[in-house]
Amino acid sequence: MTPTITAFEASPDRGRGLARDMRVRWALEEIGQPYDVRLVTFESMKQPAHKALQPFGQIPTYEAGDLVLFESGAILLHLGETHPGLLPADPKARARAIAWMFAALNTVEPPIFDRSLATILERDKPWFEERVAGLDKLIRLRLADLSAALGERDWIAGDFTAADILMVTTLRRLAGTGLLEEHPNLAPYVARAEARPAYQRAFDDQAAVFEASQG
Ligand code: GTB
Repeated sequence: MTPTITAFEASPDRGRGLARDMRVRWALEEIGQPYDVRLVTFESMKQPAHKALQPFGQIPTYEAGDLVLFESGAILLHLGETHPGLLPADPKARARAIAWMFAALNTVEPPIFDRSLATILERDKPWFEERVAGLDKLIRLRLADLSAALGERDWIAGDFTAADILMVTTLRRLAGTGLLEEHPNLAPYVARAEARPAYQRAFDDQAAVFEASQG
């Protein structure tokens, strides 16, 4: 059965792969699972039909038969638990990789996402510079600890796992800030992940959607 995911019909990131359907596309490409995409507009995302799938009226969603999932992390966890290639088979190694999935979503992503939101929505506020400086301080703290944890390794939890998909899609939001480059191993970590054929297929597919939306 071919699963269906949802994505923006015209992503506000203009095809840069920053919306969270990118994580799900990338994971599906890693496991070699073909999928369909249903494109949604900002208006249709808030209608009851979409909210029945995603209670907060957001993308992405994942539908496979009678299973409907929302939350990109939960979708990746499900794919990792049901297909080889995204989580280690060994139970303890798997638990450690899942801990890193949560770390990406709960510890690293929040200040990075808040920084992106602030730069989009609060740039004209008198307290904008102070807000970004505060967020940068917290982001630097997180990146320093992440850099130390990654060390010389290629991937955050042993072999490549869903934790790398979540961590790298989070770190990519810092492109252009210079924050990643403050650590010698973080920009190469992102570049290594972006070089994966599965990443590139996912990126190209979401970029093509944005191109098509521009007529
Ligand atoms: N926790 C949920 C998950 O991980 O699935 C969060 C899902 C989410 O935030 N979805 C966003 C959404 O649907 C799109 S990805 N927003 C519409 C809404 O809430 O009304 C977030 C996003 C949006 C825009 C950019 N961008 O322009 O760069 C990047 C990321």
